[in-house]
Amino acid sequence: MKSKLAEARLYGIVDLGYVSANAVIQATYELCEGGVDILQLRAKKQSEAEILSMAREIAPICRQFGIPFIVNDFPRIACDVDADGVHIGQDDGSLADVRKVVGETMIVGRSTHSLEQARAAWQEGFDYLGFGPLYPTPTKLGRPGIGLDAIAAMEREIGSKIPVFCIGGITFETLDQVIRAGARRVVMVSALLQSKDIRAAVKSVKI
Ligand code: 3NM
Repeated sequence: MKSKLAEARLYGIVDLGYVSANAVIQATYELCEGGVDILQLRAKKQSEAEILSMAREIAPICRQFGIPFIVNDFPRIACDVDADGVHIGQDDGSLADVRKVVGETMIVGRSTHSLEQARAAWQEGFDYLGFGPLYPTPTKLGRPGIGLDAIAAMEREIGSKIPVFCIGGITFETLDQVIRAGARRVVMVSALLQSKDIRAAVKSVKI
């Protein structure tokens, strides 16, 4: 799955802020069928038990499609469902602490919000990074957009070494300018999940 990660361009997230619990499986199928290269489960308000149960259902679907499955925030759940990876934020401790739970082979990703943070996360040894939010976004309230200016330097310095996915406010309107600014990989959340036809929306992303 690390080779799939290396090739991944479009990162999709099943985010419970946009998908109700009873639509999680449908959304997972649609993202996978549309052709996301990697898929994350992100549930900020649900209990650990609920997230575990959703992750258990998503894992075999991603496996069937050959798409790496990443669990947001919960290394233990990632292990329990045999996910391919776990994603953590800036305030979620060190890579070494996560590795104590998930071992050496699981993919571990980190959110970063500046070139300095991206550099630090690469030095620490994370397998991939998120970089953003490029624009302010309702999916992650309370964070200013970092803009597009740092993308080119980030890609040169860090994106050339490990996969870095630009994130935050990337829509069908903004995608072109994000790519023109130098981004090689993106995460799109609300733009895909709020589409009438998620599968078709994913298919239409050209990156
Ligand atoms: N993390 P949308 S921005 C989950 O910058 C997340 O770390 C971000 O959603 C970060 O595509 C973000 O709907 C939200 O803007 C991305």
